[in-house]
Amino acid sequence: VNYIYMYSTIQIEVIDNIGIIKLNRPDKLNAINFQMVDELVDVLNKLDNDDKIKVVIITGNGKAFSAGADVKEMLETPLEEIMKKGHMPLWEKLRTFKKPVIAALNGITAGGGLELAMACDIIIASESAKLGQPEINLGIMPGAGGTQRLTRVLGKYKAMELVLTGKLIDSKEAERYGLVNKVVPDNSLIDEAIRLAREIAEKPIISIILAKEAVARAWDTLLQQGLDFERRNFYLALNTKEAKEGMRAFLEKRKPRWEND
Ligand code: CO8
Repeated sequence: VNYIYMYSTIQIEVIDNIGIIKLNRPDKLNAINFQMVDELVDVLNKLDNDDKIKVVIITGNGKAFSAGADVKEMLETPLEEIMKKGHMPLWEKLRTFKKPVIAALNGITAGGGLELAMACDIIIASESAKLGQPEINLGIMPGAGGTQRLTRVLGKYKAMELVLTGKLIDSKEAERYGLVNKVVPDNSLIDEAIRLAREIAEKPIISIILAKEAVARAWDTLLQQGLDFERRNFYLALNTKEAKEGMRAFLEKRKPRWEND
């Protein structure tokens, strides 16, 4: 651990070039309140601007990743204020966040918690994790991408079933649907997340950023626009020192040496 930022609703650790964010309201199942949104946006800004950091992991302390938006706060806050302050800056931040973010689901991942996970780039889950969009049981509905992202991954019919029944599914089922990259034993979740983060962090940062941006673009564009964007980033990547070094190293049958690592 190199350094620790101080926050009240989240805990931050840095291991080598990996930033680990732990949602830390375990007695409220890491329900996302406005303060957590502010703190997450703040630390994400810091991690994105920190040249030492190449990959970020988000996980939860206690038995939940996150049980969603803080219901008490949502109930007590006038709608005008929710719309003004809101939860959305977190999703906006993740949309423009340059470095890859791995969500490591350690338990209940519901409502805004699943929407947070789906706004990340890679999702791994512990065997005991449970995922779903239970908002309908509160007389509301998903509000931070649940109806859109879930439907793109699961298809219309499974997404309808989850959003309309509000039931939670286990991580193995989520893996079958392609909602989770990998399911791992509960006690090795964080190690697996770090192992995966290290594997990515071995790559040159400029390729990581351009490639992530291009894959993310596939979500919100039509194919031809996405292909145009991909080609632009490909040419940018091809024009870097890292590309010359990487290709040369391959031809010379040696390991590439990345600068600034
Ligand atoms: N908000 C506030 N408090 C919560 C939340 C929540 N979402 N989830 C759990 N808690 C609190 C409980 O009130 C309880 O507090 P206390 O001990 O003070 O009574 C504590 O956490 C422990 O919870 P439980 O005793 O209920 O734990 P169980 O293991 O019995 O049950 C469940 C686990 C089934 C997950 C249950 O806690 C539950 O149903 N939680 C609510 C899940 C839910 O409905 N989530 C959707 C919330 S709405 C939403 O996310 C909309 C998103 C809109 C966009 C903005 C995104 C941020």
